[in-house]
Amino acid sequence: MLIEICKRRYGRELKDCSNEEIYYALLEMTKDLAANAESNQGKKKLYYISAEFLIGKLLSNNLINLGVFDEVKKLLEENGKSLYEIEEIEPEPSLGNGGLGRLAACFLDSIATLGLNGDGIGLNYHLGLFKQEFEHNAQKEVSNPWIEKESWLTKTDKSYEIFFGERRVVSRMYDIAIPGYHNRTNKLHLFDIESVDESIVEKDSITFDKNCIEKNLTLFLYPDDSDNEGRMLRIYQQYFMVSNAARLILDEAREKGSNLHDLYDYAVIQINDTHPTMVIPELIRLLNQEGILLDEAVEIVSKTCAYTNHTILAEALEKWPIYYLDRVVPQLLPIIRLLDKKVNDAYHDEDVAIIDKQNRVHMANIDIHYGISVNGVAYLHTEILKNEQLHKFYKLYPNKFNNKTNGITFRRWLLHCNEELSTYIESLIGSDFKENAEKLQDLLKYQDDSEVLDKLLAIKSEKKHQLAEFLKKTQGITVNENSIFDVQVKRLHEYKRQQMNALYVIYKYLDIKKGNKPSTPITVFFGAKAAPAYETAKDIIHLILCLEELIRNDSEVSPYLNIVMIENYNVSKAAKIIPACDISEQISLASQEASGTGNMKFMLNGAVTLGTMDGANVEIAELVGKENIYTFGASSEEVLAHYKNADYNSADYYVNDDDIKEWLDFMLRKDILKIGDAKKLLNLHKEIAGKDWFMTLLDVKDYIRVKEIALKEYEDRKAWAKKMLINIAKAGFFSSDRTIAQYNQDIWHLS
Ligand code: 26Q
Repeated sequence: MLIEICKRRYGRELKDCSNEEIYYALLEMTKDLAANAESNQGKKKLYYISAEFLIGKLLSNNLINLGVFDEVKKLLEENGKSLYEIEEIEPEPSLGNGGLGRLAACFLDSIATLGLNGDGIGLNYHLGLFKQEFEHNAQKEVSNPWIEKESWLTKTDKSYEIFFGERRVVSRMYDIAIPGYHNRTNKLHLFDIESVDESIVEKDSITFDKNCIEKNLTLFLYPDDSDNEGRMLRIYQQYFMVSNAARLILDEAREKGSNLHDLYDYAVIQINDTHPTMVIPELIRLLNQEGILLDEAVEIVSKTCAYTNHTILAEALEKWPIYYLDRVVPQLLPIIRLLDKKVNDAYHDEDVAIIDKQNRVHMANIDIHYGISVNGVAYLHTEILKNEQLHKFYKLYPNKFNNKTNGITFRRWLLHCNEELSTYIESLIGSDFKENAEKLQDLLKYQDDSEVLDKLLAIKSEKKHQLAEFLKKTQGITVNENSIFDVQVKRLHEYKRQQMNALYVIYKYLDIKKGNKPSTPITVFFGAKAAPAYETAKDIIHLILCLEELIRNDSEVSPYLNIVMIENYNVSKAAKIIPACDISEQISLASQEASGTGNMKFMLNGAVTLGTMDGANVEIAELVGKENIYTFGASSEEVLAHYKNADYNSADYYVNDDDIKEWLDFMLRKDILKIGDAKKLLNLHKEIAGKDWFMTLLDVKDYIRVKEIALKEYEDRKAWAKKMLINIAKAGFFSSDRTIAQYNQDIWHLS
């Protein structure tokens, strides 16, 4: 097929085509194959609405899922071409910030793989999330256009008029096919406006006129996972997304014979965090327009929607001032007030009200009162929601609360990103694990098999070599392939505590200077984007980059310790970094990381976790046992008690502990100030020594102690390889196929 497409498109043989030509031919071929596998049977359908779908590059993944990867790879090889080189040409769509967006992408893969009738609905951001560049040891944001003339997007004939009060835009739906692994193909529907105008973005920046929604509505993904800035545009985007979604859902239900009174028999909507919450009042409004009385419309919608919470960070829980909503979507205000009144009449409790005393609308509260399900994303997180954060709601609706521990798609995070490991596993235990991840446990019988353990180490070395080559080519960085690869890649946030890892580097630098040289060198990798308005996060990136430069130029230390900060960390880079990792850093302040999903990807690829008892780390620890994970730090109970009693004071640690003082003051040493920006470093110093909301100094010493143990234990290669094997073998639980099966069984009930 590929040969014919090349002939037709370029009039040439495959071997005479350029990589770029072959990429577009493969794109066409894969889209055709997926279109043929399409299906939309089943009365009831799931709509997974999300402001983010961090799908990453699609070519290889789609080839794997469509069952033609090996064939295509071989054909290309026979013609002197490399699929790996060809896939480099594909631009990466950056339609997500981090975990929540990537989770949505893994879920789409699993929904299709399990043969479930379910589509994603989101927005077609033309420039996605910003691209990160480093300049003068600081993050610079530039725009990241990813849509080319030919892409995975297929324009459809669906289009709606969307009103914001008197203002009107016309939407257009684009589809991306989502082929399941050897199964049906579902769709990701991305809505766009016809009048979007990329030319309003200033060159080499992400600055644009925020007011002109007719031009800017679908330009950017809002680049923030912590606080609510640029709020008005975000509300426009959210309403645009859910109004289109609501119309599509009603259209499809009607087409299948629904009279709308029975909508819940035709549709179930998963609301991915509160970003799509306005779908609830919007559906009520539309049903009412169709002649259904308001009270009944509320009942119908309340049986259709389910909500997933991804955070306990108070500042990330959306609360929109009524005044904003009134300006952007006045048509929803009467509905929201009605929803608020019903809650007040029933419960007379301000804490569970929808509109608070300051006239802010609590989006999560709408989801909880007017939905069938509330779920957290890891055991610990759900317990904290039930017992602390949403306790009052839990008392009202105990049966709505449930846990769905996150998962990852093994097609991308093992089969594709680590073909060497996947092939080797297959040679040991057969191919069943590809359909049933729990089968990985069959590996356990090899835990003392020397040959197997050696081979695991050899594969790890090969992946480290590949990463080193890649970094040499793309960032001009030389990495010691024989060093321990210690990796922390994730969005930059104080609660994730990249600053604590940086303090470790400072400690180690000073220790090496004292003459304590590690027997195996260490490379500490970071990869992280900071929200452009999040100053402390940007200051932490600055510190890391300054340390990287300082150490690189210090010939006494650099043979033993190095930092590599990876520029523009994204899904494709993750796929190269994760298989090469020895130590997976999951060091959030206990209680703050809802789940984490990187932790699962690392484990699956044979890294050993160094982490706090937070999020899904708790479940990893339980699965692998304490021999095969390094845990440290205060427990979530202790941390929550500190917050409650307001008794954590970082200055106490800074003033009373000479080591901690030395590490923190290192940031202000002359040799660092010569490299860095004094204002940024001073701000960071002040932030940690004087405030430290996420308790870095509470845990830093225990962190260093346990990290040193891990580094020492790495020296016993056989014992380490056994830990790797056990981590891989126990990762099956974290397949998103398991997670999705649970969503379906407990919430969606699709046949
Ligand atoms: C809110 C208001 C205004 C602007 C932006 C936002 C916003 C945007 C993105 C709030 C939150 C996010 C993203 C959150 C996120 O990625 N959470 C992560 O979700 C993962 C999947 O469940 C978990 O594994 C992570 O622990 C959690 O941090």
